Amino acid sequence: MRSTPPGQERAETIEILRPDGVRLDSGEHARLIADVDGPALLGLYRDLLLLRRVDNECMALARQGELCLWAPIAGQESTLVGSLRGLPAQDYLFISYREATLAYLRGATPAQLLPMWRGSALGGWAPDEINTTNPSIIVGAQGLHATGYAMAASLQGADVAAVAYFGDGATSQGDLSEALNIAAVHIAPVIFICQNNQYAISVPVDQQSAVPPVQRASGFGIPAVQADGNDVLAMLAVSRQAAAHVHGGHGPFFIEAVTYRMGPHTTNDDPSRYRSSAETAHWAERDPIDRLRRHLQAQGHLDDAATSRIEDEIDTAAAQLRSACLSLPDPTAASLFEHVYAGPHALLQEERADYLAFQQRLEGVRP
Ligand SMILES: Cc1ncc(C[n+]2csc(CCOP(=O)(O)OP(=O)(O)O)c2C)c(N)n1
Repeated sequence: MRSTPPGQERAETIEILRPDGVRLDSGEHARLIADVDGPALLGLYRDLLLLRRVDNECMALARQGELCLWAPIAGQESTLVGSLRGLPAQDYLFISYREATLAYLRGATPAQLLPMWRGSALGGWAPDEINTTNPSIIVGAQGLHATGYAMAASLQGADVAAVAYFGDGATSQGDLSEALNIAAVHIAPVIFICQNNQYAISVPVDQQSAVPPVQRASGFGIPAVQADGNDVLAMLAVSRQAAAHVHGGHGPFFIEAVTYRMGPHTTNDDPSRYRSSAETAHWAERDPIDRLRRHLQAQGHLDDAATSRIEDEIDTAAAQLRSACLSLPDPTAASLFEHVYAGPHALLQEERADYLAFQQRLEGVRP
């Protein structure tokens, strides 16, 4: 086993809500969220519970054979909620499979969230309707998409930032290094959010990079902060900081959110093969939702009425998700050839005709 990578100990991790639920109120980042009062905290808590419930329902649907695959977000909810709520609605999110539920928080319906995972369609929602792309499965590619979008937006004089979400493993991809470099050189309005959930499938982060991801940014000339990704308030604060920087015309900003994937990489993975139960227990004590609940309870913001209102809401959301999933129509064989090119493509048309003829021949011989 490797020792702590050089520099690991030097990274300052921004924390506002301690694991015991105490909220720190001094320092630059705490001041950035001084306006976040009881009702606002309750809103964040509702978002966290909603994400976990939606995620659990998708896991169950996958285990029951109703989805082909799901990439869970359990344990990382506060990274998503804190960052999303710290960004202006016009900012355009470039997400990976891990952040699919961000689209849900931005208004994608269950029927739009699930087709790709059920194998019913190639995508889901219309990106421009919620300023959120469909998920990139190609690890790290969304960094380049975000940078290109940001440069174009900047040339058009639009007040919009592109936000690239990616994992610690993606920092090993050339695409991401290119994106960081081009964004820095062209002072492009991009916020890079690295969800360091400790693993790229089975590869731990200390075998991925000799320094924490946050330290990679300075080599490209990009200001960066490391935040406790399980602290929704820290994530809210650093996202507001990033948004102010980027919208102020100062170029890209990089956030490393230190968090933990509590579940498997996807429903096709068995994490017990590469990590210990002691490790998962250690992180379970740092559950982002428990942390905020402790704070809300200690401050008297969470009474029975609020709890049951949120529970009702998330129960309804889970039921709607399940029923929308089961109602998705099966795709036709011909739809396999759609959306590959913007317009007709001769070779593809030929392959489509061949494939449909083959299907028809099968119809004759199938029992
Ligand atoms: C370019 C590319 N290489 C490899 C893969 C296979 N792959 C899928 S997910 C994954 C791990 C990514 O880890 P990380 O970036 O840390 O994100 P996480 O899944 O932890 O959110 C890999 C290697 C891929 N999808 N794309």
